[in-house]
Amino acid sequence: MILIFATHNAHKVEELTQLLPYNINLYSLTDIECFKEIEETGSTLEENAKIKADFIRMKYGLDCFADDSGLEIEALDGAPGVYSARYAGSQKNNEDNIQKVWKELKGIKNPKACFRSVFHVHLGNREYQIQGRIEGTISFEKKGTNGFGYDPIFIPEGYQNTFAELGEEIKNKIGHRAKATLELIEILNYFAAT
Ligand code: ITT
Repeated sequence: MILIFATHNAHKVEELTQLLPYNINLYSLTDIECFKEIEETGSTLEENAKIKADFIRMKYGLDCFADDSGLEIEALDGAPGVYSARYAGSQKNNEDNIQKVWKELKGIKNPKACFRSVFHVHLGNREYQIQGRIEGTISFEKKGTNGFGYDPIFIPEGYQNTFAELGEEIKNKIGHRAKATLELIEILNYFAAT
């Protein structure tokens, strides 16, 4: 089956391509030549995931899903959260975002955080919303070169290394998007069987 992943983020596409079964033909927004920046005007991950998925469903009428994800830091009342991509400004710069996290967390030891991912899914005339999360802590040193975004400063619970050091094999097992994807696969199986 053909499924559109409503994202411009190549890292997310790479993760999902590795996680979904071979019978799902995953197409990104680039693949379908949709270069529009869909405005994320919601105030929650749930709202933004729906905005992105609804846009593609309305415009193309295809089965699709969107992911809105973010880093939620306990000591910052859940920030950067839904604003993770543009925490330090509309330039959406990873380095600036990380610097801002460190500035806001100054003096706090082993700050607790989680990554959360919300998928909004359109299949036929059905709609679903699912999520995945992974708990961890923030590192005050950037470590590792894999992944993207806040991966070099996020240490998942039960590990000593950042996601950027642990690499895709581990992230694809325990990560927030990997967990949401497991649920997506269940929904796809159910949809195919009914
Ligand atoms: P799309 O909206 O096109 O999917 P995006 O990168 O703008 O791509 P989001 O709106 O979901 O994605 O913003 C998520 C931001 O949260 C992202 O830019 C990263 O800074 C951060 N983030 C989300 N998942 C992450 C992950 O697995 N590893 C590191 N940072 C992540």
